Amino acid sequence: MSKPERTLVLIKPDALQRNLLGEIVGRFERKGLKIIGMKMMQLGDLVVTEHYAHHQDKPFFGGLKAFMQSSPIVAIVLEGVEAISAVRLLVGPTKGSTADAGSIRGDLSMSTQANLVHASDSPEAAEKEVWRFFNTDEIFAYKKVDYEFIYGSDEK
Ligand code: 3AN
Repeated sequence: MSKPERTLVLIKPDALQRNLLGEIVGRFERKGLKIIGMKMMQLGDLVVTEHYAHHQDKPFFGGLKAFMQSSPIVAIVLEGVEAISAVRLLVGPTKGSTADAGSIRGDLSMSTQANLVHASDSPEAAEKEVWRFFNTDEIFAYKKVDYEFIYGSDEK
């Protein structure tokens, strides 16, 4: 028995510009992850600076901030058993050109900056990041009919 985790995904401006929103969301859905929050947002300077604070001394920080604000993004909260690591596996490593084939970045991107998706990398980050982008009334608890077939009886 494992407690389901929540994780934050941002579908970045390049994904929307390249008409890849449906393809990317479809991969998360087909995996068996449950969408419990989803919204389109134009990010402001403050939230981007906070979200990428760990990169603030890097030479690419200014470019990264401008890129993330260049057009709207779609923020998603996904839920599932071991969802944080499952989503990171689906997304793949940072650099698109060398990311594993089969992953979202490996199949659909070439860039390090324009790599389509952000996904929380730990339970601590996920907890902070979900509440950075969502209010409690934007997260939905509901029964999903495929649940019984996505996990074994001792896994949920
Ligand atoms: P990941 O998104 O794979 O967890 P992080 O947290 O190291 O990677 O980087 C956050 C974001 O910063 C990346 N998704 C990418 O958009 C951008 N980034 C990271 N490294 C570089 C780089 N060397 N040049 C440009 N942008 C970068």
